[in-house]
Amino acid sequence: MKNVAPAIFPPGGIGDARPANQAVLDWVDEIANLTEPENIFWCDGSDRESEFLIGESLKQNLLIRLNQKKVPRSYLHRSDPNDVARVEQFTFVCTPTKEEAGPTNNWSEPGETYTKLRGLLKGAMRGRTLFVIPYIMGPPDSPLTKVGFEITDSKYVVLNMRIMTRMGEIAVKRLGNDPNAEWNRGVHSLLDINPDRRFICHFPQDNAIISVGSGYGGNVLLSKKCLALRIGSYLARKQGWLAEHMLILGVESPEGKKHYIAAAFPSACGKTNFAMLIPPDQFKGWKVTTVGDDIAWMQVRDGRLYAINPENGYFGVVPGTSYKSNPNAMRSIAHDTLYTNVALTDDGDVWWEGKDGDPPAHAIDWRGNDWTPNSKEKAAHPNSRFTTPMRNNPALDPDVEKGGGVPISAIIFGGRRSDTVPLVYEAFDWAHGVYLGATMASETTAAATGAVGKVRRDPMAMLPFCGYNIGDYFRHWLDIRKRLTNPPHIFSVNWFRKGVKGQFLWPGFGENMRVLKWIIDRCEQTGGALKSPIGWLPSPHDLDLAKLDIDHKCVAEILGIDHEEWQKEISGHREFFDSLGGVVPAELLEQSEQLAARFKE
Ligand code: OXD
Ligand code: MN
Repeated sequence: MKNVAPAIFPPGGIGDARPANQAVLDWVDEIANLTEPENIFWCDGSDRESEFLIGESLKQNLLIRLNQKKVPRSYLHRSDPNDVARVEQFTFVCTPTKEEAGPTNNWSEPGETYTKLRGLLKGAMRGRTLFVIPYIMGPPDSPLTKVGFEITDSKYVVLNMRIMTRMGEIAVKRLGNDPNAEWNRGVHSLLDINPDRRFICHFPQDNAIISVGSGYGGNVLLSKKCLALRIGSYLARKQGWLAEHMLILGVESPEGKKHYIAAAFPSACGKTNFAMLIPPDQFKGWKVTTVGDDIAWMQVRDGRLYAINPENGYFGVVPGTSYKSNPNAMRSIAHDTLYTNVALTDDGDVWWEGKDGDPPAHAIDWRGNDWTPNSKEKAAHPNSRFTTPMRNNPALDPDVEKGGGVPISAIIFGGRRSDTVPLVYEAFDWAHGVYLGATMASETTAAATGAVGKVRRDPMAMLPFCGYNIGDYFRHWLDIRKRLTNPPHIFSVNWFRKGVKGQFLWPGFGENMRVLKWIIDRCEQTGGALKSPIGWLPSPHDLDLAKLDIDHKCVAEILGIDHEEWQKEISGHREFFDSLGGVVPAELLEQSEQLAARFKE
């Protein structure tokens, strides 16, 4: 076997994040022997290192420097046009048996998959630098925090990981010298960005990930979807906690009473907007703070559920972000931000559909072509992204670093549904809440390749992210209840219901505070509700609608239950459960029968 000397690049090294842990050193040697890079670069996450990598990336046209007066210390990256979203069809869970991966995952046999991937990785880094990124997911002093190492041949990945994770020395220290310590092995290579050689493979039993052929964030920032959700959910079940596709927000009343809420929505359904909500004027004195915008890791302590955000930054969808829709996001991305696939204006600023103000008369679109408002193509890709440190967020929650996490009062499941599902309702109890999560559905978005706008069942917004058998996942959710003496209340929300004329019924954005307020009232047992077949439903006067410019008819429509639509919905639940081929726990099948029976009462 050819031995690749672990040369430090550039000569002299930038930092010193090379761990003493022999297991890591052996693994890096093994991957270097396979991929044959020119250099090995041990990343330390320092400012000096990042300046160096930005400089190199500018020289190689991997990044474009933006107008530093308009967006200080910010850069634009254009990905390959064939590589702009997560690829669920090429994402695999490689457990020893197919049953462990379950009916919702693509499965491939681990031995064969390792062999195939090793074949693709052979010599793949020739002439390139192999970067080793040590990182942790979670606050430094949390018992839930996990260590990961990602090997990559992409500087863009290093620069993004530096924003999205806590990177460098902190991980090396946490890992320590124990050769048996738990840590995630992530290998990423761009290969030649060929969709035919694009695979995102997870080996949960080995705590390992191999991702090849893509440079798109969700496929290559292995800390995020791959570790924090797919491998994370597998570890969570084994270790008795929950890894969820949820934002976490804090809501504080004018009297200083605070609740934390975790909310699961599928990709590109407004999680970041919701997590950064600014209450409208008549909620004077109310404050919403962000703990996380995409992922929640939750553990049971003293009979309550506590959540941490394992991430350190936001990788958010850009189009539609404006001072009107999300002022806190706009402030967050005004500096120190990496943009991917947005448009570049003639004065070196960034632009996207839905940004405040008029479109520029001319810009360069995300593919690098001239663009004017008359162009047929979009200037920014619908799944263009910002990567920005969470510390840029003016609404960052002060307890975001709290290792023990924040106590969760309510869990929300939400989807993008034009019809059927009311604005908000509450589950009768935990098992019913798990049923709401298990049967939630949403119209698909541009966050993943494939048709946009089709309703698909997306249990707990985890369909693309649950790293094991979905039936066992449902069971795990039901079982968690046994350890909770003070369980969170569970709600369903839908901001996207449309009226008969096809218009959105709810004004959305900041007005979601009115829904949050009802949710908090319910948690404090002060909020009114009507018992309906689907759950506890607010009547219009249970919601604070003061000064809201909304027609009474619209309110009735958005809170309404259409029996015919619900008959279809219940059939949809059953079809979905049937499609899972017998893995659904009996309790959830019973919930379905009880729901149907309640409509007959
Ligand atoms: C994301 C996603 O990028 O869910 O957060 O796709
Ligand atoms: Mn997400």
